Amino acid sequence: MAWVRVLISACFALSSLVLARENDAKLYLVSVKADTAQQRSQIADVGVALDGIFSDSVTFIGTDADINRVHQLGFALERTELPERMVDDFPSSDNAFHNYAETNAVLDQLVSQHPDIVSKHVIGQSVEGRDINGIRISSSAAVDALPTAIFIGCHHAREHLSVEVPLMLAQYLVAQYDSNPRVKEMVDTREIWVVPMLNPDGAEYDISSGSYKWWRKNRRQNSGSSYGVDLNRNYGKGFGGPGSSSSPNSDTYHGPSAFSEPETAAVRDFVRARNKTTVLLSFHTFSELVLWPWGHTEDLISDAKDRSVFETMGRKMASWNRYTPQKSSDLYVASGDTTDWAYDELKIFAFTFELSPSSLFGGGFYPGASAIQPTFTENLEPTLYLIENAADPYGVLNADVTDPLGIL
Ligand code: 0X9
Ligand code: ZN
Repeated sequence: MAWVRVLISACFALSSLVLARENDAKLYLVSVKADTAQQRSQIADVGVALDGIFSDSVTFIGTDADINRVHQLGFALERTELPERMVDDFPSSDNAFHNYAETNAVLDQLVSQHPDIVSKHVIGQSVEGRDINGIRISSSAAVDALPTAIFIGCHHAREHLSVEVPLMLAQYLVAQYDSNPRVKEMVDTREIWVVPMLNPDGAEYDISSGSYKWWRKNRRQNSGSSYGVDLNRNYGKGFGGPGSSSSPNSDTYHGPSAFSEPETAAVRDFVRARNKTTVLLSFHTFSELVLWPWGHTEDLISDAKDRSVFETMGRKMASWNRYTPQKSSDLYVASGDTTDWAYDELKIFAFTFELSPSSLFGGGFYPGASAIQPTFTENLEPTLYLIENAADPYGVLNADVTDPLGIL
């Protein structure tokens, strides 16, 4: 079938791939015939992490055991073995990506560049004991006193572009502060927090032992040779529900209990303490989507006004980055993600962006260094919009009266 051939050649064109994971189970690129959200949710529910969503199919990276579980549901599927290519740290062509040390160096550099508006904070430690660093950008000395926007990258290890975009946002704000009145106004009247690499253990593991490993989870040792909890299934709202797995080997393993992982517990405690937070954005890759709650259920948010804020903001941001705006569960139902928890517990308008590329054909999780700048550029206006509207997210409803079709 033509679509399978295209998929296979796209797979081999991917920049850097690996054959085996911890327990030496071979990894495959798997394509499954499925064309409805309900079918996608059914597939996600067996514990695979769907990464490519097409009109008539979905793809995931998985083992033979994953393939069998999907096959047992009666879906037609094709599998392609992933070719191996060794790398050392980021491959030289991907040098522009920041590993853990380089990310921290950028944060330190920002502090020394503009210590009056930037400060570095450790929000917690990873499973392997790395500091999880964040920076606060604000000219106000009073902490937690101004409307607050939070940006988080890299819940998922292999999604390296999700580190770069928030890092560049921080660099942009600091570099522009002295000369750009719009940025100065934001930094003077808001607290902006950026945590670019929430999952440093996973991100380092994905790149630093000789090959890209397609690693998604953190590096918790579950038992024996099984490692990792899916941090985007470990939050408290709907924990353990559909679209998350109780099997430690699964890529969507939710962990033994909500917030069992130090990385998600760090986010929970950090966000709770930033009690003026109204907006939050969790960066992921890939598929070019703007997503909002709920994700753990197909139900709509019951508060109609909040729902309108999510829809209005989501569509507005999508008009700039040209991504597809939708409720998370319209993609597939998945329980325990960041945004469901942040909205449920703290009523924060929390979004997930699935950054570029749009599909595996553009390089999937490893799109190459040339993706960094354009992906940042197209997401700059959406992120500035979130910061500006942090003072009164409900204000977007009034703004929309003059622009009912969201054209402006
Ligand atoms: O599955 C995820 O955690 C996110 N996609 S990714 O490919 N980056 O892993 C999407 C989360 C969206 N939330 C829900 N569908 N609940
Ligand atoms: Zn992700």
